[in-house]
Amino acid sequence: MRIVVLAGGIGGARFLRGLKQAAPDAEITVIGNTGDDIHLFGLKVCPDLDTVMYTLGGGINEEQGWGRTDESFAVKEELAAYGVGPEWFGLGDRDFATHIVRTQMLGAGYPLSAVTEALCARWQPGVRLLPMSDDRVETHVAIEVDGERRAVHFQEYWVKLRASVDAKAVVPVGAETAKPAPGVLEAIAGADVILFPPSNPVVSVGTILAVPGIREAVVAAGAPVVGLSPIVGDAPVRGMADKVLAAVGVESTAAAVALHYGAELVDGWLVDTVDAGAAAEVEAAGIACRAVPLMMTDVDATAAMAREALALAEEVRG
Ligand code: FO1
Repeated sequence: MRIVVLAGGIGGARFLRGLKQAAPDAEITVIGNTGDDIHLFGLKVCPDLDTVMYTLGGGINEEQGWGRTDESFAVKEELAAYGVGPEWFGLGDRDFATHIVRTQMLGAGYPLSAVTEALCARWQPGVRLLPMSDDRVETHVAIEVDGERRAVHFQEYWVKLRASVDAKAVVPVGAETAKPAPGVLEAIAGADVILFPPSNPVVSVGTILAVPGIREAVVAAGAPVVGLSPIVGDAPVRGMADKVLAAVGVESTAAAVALHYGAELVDGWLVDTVDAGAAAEVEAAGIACRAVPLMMTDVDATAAMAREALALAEEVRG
């Protein structure tokens, strides 16, 4: 079975770990969000690709959900001693090595997709990890401070400001001219099942779908598309998805996110059992909906979620 997953960072990576357990023989292609990418200290950092790679490769800091296990911060401290920031972004020494290798390869002319493949040769994530695009896309968030509107990089909004101010707009800068990375459209067209994990629907899955050709390929794919709600009990399971959902005029409810994707895009939608009451509204919109436990408390619980998603895909295949 060929499964394609459109994944963001922590939620996507943890879901993939469960999916691998649920479908050990499947050929899984992950299309990773690169809108969160940031250039720091002359290095290209790809948080979501790295989070998937480290999580599936056994190198992730489990408590944080991002960055490396057994990490130290000597380089960051030395940079700070020179007065060189930003101090608000936690790049560890081990993690730095990944960004150095990536930047060196990009400088030598390799596209991000080839660089990601090379990095995965070390981590052996057990999935084919593709960036959504080899072209630069950077998500910016419009905010208002003291009556003045300005745009900040997504990481500044997320990590420095902790989404403490309202997002007025979310713009994947560069997406409109970006091309899907090699293999992305082919993987979608050849998939037996396409899954949207409980990743952020705006800045993760939404950014991937903003690359011209990707949304169209998902809509045109013969495979059933099933999503898992990142909202449980009217609040994001993790992170601050409510802030960016509000920016696109979507309520933070399991049903509203399903309707935001729409029946054109998703055939099936899983909500948590606490949101069972939302199923009727989702079904009325033409999307098959089931209520199952959606908390990724451990790998077994996550694998059970993945099995439910695959079962719903089978059901809607018709
Ligand atoms: N998240 C934080 O909350 N604080 C950090 O300092 C931070 C650093 C960081 C470094 C590398 C990396 O791959 C991820 C990092 N993240 C950090 C996570 C990241 O900001 C976001 O969670 C994702 O971009 C959203 O998917």
